[in-house]
Amino acid sequence: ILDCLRGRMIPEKGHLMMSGFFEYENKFAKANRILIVACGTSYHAGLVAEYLIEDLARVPVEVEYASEFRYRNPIINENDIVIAISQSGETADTLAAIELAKSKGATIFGICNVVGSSIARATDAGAYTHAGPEIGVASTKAFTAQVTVLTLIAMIMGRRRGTIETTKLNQLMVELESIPGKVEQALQLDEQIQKISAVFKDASSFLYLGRGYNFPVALEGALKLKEISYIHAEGYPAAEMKHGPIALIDEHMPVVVIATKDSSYEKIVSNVQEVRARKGKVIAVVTEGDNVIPSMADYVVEVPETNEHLMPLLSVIPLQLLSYHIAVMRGCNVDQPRNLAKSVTV
Ligand code: F1P
Repeated sequence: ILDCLRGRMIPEKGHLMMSGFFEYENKFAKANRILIVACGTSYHAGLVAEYLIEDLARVPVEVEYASEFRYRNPIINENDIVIAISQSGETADTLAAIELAKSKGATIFGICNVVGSSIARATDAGAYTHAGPEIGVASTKAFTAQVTVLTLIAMIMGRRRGTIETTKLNQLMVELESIPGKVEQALQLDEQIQKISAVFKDASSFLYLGRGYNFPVALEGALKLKEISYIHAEGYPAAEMKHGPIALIDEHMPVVVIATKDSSYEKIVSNVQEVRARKGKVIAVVTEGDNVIPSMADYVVEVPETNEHLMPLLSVIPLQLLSYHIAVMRGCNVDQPRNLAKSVTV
């Protein structure tokens, strides 16, 4: 990840390069505000970053769909840092948002997969995620790589700004190093998720609920299902359910609740009860060893325990697997979903 943050990868191959994070570390440490622009899955990675940066570095963050940003008159200051996230590095809306922010004098930091891509060239500095080559159109490992880079940025900012205690930072660092092993463990859920997928493959709609760090994961789970299975799905903050979506819940509605052990755990227990009371079918993603939510859910998937700041890296995996298996069972082409392009350049 540190290599990614250095930005300058594969120079001997003559690729166009971005400066790395470390040349801009001071600027990040002194930033008054960070704006994040992105589309689709990259936007969800940006939402995770909002939680991370505000929590660890105490800098205000705004996350916006690049596809909307360009159509309003956003307030952008010279001292703002704009982080543009894009797997392909070619998304037209993200590129347009960058040009707009540049014209107002903001510093642009890119997080892209593709070395020398249009977005990489348009930014002042950035990180290459190298999570490729991506064969499928729908982003999966790009999300994990983007979130990992953003986690490290938030940690470095927190250290520089003195907003995170050294012990906590060291614990997070150690935990981050254990994530690849835990990802391997989460991938072992494949067979179990295949069985759950067989039960719900014909559902016409899904609801995904999450709180805190798992809220952007709920959005991402719903997006993956829509993209590759063509099943209608909506992601919501769990507490928002009672402000509308609760009306949809009946015995035909699968509700995926991402309910890992974190500071909002107690609250999400009551959300699960609310779904159950309306006969919704609960598929719960929980932390290994939890025995409260499993006693209430219809289907339970356990992910390894980790710090809540890092949980999206694990909790997203069962949701990606669920979309994948449902899509395959429905005969959908998971690599080339209809109507979707790898790079949305118009
Ligand atoms: C954004 C995105 C992807 C999505 C699909 C269409 O792309 O919305 O998240 O899965 O590929 O484009 P990018 O800017 O991250 O390349």
